[in-house]
Amino acid sequence: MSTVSQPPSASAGPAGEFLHDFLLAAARHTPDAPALIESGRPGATTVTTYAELAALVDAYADGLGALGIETGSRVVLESDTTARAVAALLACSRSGLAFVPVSPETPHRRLESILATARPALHLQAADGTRRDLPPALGTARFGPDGLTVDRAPAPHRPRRRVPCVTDPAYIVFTSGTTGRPKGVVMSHRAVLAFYRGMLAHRIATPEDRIASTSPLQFDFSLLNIGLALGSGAAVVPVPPHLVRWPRHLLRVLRETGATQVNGVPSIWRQSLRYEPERLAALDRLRSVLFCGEEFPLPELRRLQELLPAARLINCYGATESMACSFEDVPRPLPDDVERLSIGVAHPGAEMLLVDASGAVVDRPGVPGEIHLRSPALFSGYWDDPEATRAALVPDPLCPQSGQAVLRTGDLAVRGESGEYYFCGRTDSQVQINGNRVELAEVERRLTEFPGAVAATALALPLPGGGLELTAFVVPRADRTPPDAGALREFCAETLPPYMVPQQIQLLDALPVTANGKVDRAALADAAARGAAPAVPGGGPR
Ligand code: 8PZ
Repeated sequence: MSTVSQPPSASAGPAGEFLHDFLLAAARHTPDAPALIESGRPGATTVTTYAELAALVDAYADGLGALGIETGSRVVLESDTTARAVAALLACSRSGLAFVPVSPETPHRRLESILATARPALHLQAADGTRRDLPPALGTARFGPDGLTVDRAPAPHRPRRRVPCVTDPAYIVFTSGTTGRPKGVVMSHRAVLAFYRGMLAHRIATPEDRIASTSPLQFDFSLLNIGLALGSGAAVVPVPPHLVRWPRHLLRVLRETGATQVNGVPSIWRQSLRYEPERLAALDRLRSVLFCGEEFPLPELRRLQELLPAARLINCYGATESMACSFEDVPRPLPDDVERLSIGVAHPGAEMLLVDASGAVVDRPGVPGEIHLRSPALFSGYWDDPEATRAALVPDPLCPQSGQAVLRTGDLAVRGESGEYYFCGRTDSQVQINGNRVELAEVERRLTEFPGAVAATALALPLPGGGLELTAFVVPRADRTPPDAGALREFCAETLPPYMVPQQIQLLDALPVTANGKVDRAALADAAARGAAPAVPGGGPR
């Protein structure tokens, strides 16, 4: 007698090795503990327990399952971080689908470019989210309190892959790319879990913690926070992005939710340090602050330490291509003579190496090299971009014979006497604006698409009050009426997220060049700092 074998269910696979079962483990042990604590309006705090989160995941996974989408397909998840969005991403994982987190603020043209690149089966958003005009071939659904509502079922397909694998993509994060197209960083379940395990070994959180997450869902910092909190049996406190910018609102949310840890890029603290130091110092439940994405300006860090003397401050270093890499406590108090913060060493199970311009591994303290990361938490590649993938995932410089790839980060560092590392800049023109990754080449490319522009250079220039500002220098066509800065900014905002739109735009007759004919970025920066026009061949500012 023969039996007809059933296709394995989408949840088949080694238990505990997929994102959803790792993060929902606490639901079995402490079902009544808070998993998410949300505070939108003053005085209105909503708690979602682990059991409630697990029930929502079940409901959403049932809804996704009914759509019959092929294992490994992509789902664009357009949302802020909310309890339902966390349930939706876990339901994608449970259903063998990779989620692509996208912020609701994403300009429509940028979303279209992500859709054209990722070719998802489904666009999923909150029931109360703003509707978009989406391509007719794309399935659309919304998640609400009771489950999914399908507006347009995805196109039928012939399933080829049925068994989820831990090497399958868990998510794809789109970041700024040099070619003018957003670059999709593909992370597998295995890589994310390797990272989470390395991070949890640092004992950054306990089940009692309430971890405020201030980054948009599309920035993988929010995925770190979700992993840190749920992986520790603690609670995530998502701070709505429009409240992060206003110090009183931010501090109110932190106070009302009883946040014990606040995680975000350094710039989230700037306004509170300046305008609300008393309210900030009154956050007596706060035990730790984790920051990442860029260097924390030392005067601001010292002030934060003064106002929160009992809090542990943690410098987290890393890139989306490995989620993050190291966690280093800031010395308390920070000695006066410290000029640079240590980024420590890689998390357990991973290692940083420094490689010089000739490709040799540097191991003497104080000698700069490019950080290469050896880790089980590396991304799989850039979505549909083998060339960029080859440039970032390179043979292990210490053992190229092994076939093992390491991540070439583009970050420069030096090693200290005890083996710890100090970040000291980039090898390319990637910058961080308020912790957001920006490829200057992508901004320049957009500016030169403006019908009246012939050349453009973008720079990140220091602001007097701390932080960096995006400034662009544009050469308009000589035979047309020059555009004004407002029109250029609007043009950029059509396709670029707000943090990539230059705040300052100067029109020049020509860009200054160095002796070898390259744009003289230093001369532009110097002239901007002096408020003067750069010396250019045959002209100056318009
Ligand atoms: C830094 C630092 C630092 C990054 N000091 N420069 C994910 C999850 C949790 C935390 C952080 C992450 C990161 N993926 C955040 C991030 O910024 N990713 S990124 O790909 O957008 O930018 C990475 C780059 O930012 C690095 O290559 C560094 O250049 C810079 N960076 N952390 C100084 N602590």
